[in-house]
Amino acid sequence: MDKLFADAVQVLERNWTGNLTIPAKTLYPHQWSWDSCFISIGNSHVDTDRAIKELECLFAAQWKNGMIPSIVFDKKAKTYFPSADFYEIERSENAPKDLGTSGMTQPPMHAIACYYVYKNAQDKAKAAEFLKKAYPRLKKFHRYLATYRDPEGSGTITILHPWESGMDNSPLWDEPLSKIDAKDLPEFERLDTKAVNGASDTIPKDEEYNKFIYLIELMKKHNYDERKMYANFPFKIKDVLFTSIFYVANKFLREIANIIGEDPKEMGTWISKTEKNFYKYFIKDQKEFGVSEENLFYDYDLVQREWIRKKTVASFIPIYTGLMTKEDSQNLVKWIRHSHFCGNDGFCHVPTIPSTDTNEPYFHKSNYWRGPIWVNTNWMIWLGLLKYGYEEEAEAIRSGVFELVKSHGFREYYNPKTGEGLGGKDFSWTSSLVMDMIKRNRKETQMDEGIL
Ligand code: 2M8
Repeated sequence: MDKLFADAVQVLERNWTGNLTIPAKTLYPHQWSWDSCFISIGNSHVDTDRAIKELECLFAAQWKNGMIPSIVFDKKAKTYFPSADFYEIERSENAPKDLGTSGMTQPPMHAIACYYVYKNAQDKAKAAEFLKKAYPRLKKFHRYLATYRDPEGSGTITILHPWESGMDNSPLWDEPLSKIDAKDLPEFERLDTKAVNGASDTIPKDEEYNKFIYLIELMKKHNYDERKMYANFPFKIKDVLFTSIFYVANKFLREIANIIGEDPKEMGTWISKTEKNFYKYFIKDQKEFGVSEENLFYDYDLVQREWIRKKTVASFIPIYTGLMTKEDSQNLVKWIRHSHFCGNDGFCHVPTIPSTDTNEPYFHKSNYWRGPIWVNTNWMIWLGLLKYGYEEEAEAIRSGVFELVKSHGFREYYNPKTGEGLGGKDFSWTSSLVMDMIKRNRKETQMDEGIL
């Protein structure tokens, strides 16, 4: 374990620019929002200053309306498309004037990361100072999500682009994207194809990619005005993973407010709303929850007015929220342990959860979010299992992740059938979350994740 930990620290060291940690060389040469949160959680075990610097760098790019953008660009880096110029964020009066960012957001892991930076810090006074500075930023971001991304006031969050989910080309988006006609696209050149040295079966297809770009073009036409976009955007989805993280993050933000002596009331309101509506929005038939795989948590498409019942890892992320009853958690764990998801007697390399049910026609063993195993989603499920006391199941996933990185390196994602490492090499969040899985004290984790 010591060697694994030291190797992971080295990866973060190599990807550190002096201000932030890039996800991986060449493929992702900028700062990504939720990546930096996962990275700070890892760094909180070894270097508080670095973790703080990373998050402050991200917060400096926050938009006036509170949105924390998915990408903060390094204008010198040229190996990633779409570039800062492509986004034309100056169309929005909310965008920062002197920084290049994307015009969309990503799952709000930030309050969770800030809490752990404090919790794992030796110098608590310094960490508390950081929390005081971070708190208004975090609250503004959560308020942005609770208003612009939830005009329904439901406590569930709407995404306007597949990239906002963090799971770019998940089969979840196939139906909604199939209804969109990507016309009048500007000329552009994909650079991810070059970065993966032509391994085109590991990244999204051109057809998907064109739709990603088309939706950015549409955001630009709306000058990134959420109210206008909300009225007629063709991609508008209440997302399970995003909302689950929002709920957990609100609990951590409430705890941060308590630590620094601020009023936690607003977070309480957001938490109650999610508790009230989570099942209503994400389960078709609540009485039958978990009886079959057809009745788990599924995203809701606000345009088609239908649940998206594709079997993916997203359906399991609610275990991370703790808002389920013990009985419902049992029903969910039954599917988490199912062989289709690499559980008992599965035909997978190790018992970790792949991004898609391995028995579905849309499963692909090596293509990005269409099948491979990702460490961040496994980390959330690991914590969720611990929260509900499924220690054996949690440990199986933790050991599975260790086995993957030991045998195949700190890769971006892994083939569930063979364990082969895929995508970026020396991937930062894989390394930082492995560090966290090594360092965390199980009992304390159950307290932090369970009581908050
Ligand atoms: C992937 O997303 C970016 C777009 O934001 C891309 O495909 O270029 C996703 O895996 C996302 O979750 C991640 O944050 C990002 C950087 O690691 O890469």
